[in-house]
Amino acid sequence: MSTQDETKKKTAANSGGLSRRNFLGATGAAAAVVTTEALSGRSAYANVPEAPIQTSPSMQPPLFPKEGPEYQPVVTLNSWTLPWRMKDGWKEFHLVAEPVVRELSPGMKGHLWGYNGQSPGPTLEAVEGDKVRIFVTNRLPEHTTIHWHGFILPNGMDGVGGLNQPQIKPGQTFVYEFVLTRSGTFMYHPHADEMVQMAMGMMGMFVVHPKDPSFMRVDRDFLFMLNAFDIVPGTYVPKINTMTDFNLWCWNSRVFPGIDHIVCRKDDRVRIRFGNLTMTNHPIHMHGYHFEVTCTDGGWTRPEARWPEVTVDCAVGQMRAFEFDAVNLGDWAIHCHKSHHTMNAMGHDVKTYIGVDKRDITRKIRTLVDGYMPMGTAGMADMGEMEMPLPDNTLPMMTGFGQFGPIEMGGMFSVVKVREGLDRNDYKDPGWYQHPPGTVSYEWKGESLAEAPRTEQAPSGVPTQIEVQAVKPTHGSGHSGH
Ligand SMILES: [Cu+2]
Repeated sequence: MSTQDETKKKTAANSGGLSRRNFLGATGAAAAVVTTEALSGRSAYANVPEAPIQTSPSMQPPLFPKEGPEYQPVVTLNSWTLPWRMKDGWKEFHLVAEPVVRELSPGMKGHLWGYNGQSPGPTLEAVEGDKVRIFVTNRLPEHTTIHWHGFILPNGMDGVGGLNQPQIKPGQTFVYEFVLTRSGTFMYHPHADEMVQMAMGMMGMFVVHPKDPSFMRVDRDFLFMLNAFDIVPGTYVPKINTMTDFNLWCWNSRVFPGIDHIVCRKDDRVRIRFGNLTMTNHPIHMHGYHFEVTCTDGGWTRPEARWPEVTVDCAVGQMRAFEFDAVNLGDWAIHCHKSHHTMNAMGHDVKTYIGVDKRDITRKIRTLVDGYMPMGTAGMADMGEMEMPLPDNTLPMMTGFGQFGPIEMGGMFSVVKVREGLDRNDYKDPGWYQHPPGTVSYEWKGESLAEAPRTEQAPSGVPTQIEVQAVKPTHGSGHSGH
């Protein structure tokens, strides 16, 4: 029992402290807005721009442009925008493909491949009409390329290894040069040993802002990548051959409760953008609002082509952006509506025990394992509360705590927090929503209610007495709890 208590305490501390820790970075840095000059000025006259790295998995403050057309920069959940420099009329970026260690959520790290210190790579931001020059250095043990997903560009810049260019060998640096003909939401990823390199986490987002700063203007512009890993509990490196049965469903290589909250100032116009480089579709559902999809793979949707929605499906290889006016205060869930995608690794091999009488087998197992507890006979909510002991480097399948108790989620889940009185570009966690009196669902404690009579019956047709023998294993039994 003591290990369970300890684990519960540890996890509670993690989820309690998590949001504060996540947003400390954003808070501190938001006060002093980062400029491109401050970050990349050091090598302003070198032939190749420096390739900054990011060591923190927390959301970094928006990177405001120092020159060129003005725009409202995006913030990328648990990620950052890559600084650039201007040289002879070209906007120059430097990406380094390399092995990285990425924290997927406090308590678990993945040994992945990514760019400039993180997976996914940094967000690239530029403006319609910009000439971009992107240096790509390969520090992986095998060759790679970058495909610029969704862009209209010269065929030789499209990045399909063998088809459009020779692959970039380890140690080489290649240059991509093209003009950004359209604004919108785009992605980048390798087109070389693609299955392996994407399963290892190599991908990133690329936002092109409209040349006219007033076109499709919003006050807050959030961004994340839908991606997935198959990391066996207790290990660190993703399985590279998994096709559909992934066990970590991520936004920007993070899972709940490690995903940054989406903090909005009341009455702000808010955009949420995402792209999907998993192997399945994700119906992204947001509570509390009707929104409209304003941007797809090919650019902005015309107003007459939009309709009010609460869920938008994002297929593999697609990008979507929706917008809403943040008029409804509260803590609103936002998540993928495939319920397996809001669970973490331990959830995927759990057997169904609903309706099974485990009293007899529990008695027998307790003669061997002190304090053994049967789970799952009335559903699995007890797992969200108990926080079972786990192998090293593994996350509970359903976890996280809110102001009313366990949230029982994992994977692709976060919270849209709409508050009054925030400053412009203040993204720090405002804490849980303080509900006005009389606006929270409550237990009925008045006179008992008239109910239709119900017959007592066995919850299922299966026989409740099954003969089981408990046998003591000859050596250590691995992890307990199932
Ligand atoms: Cu999903």
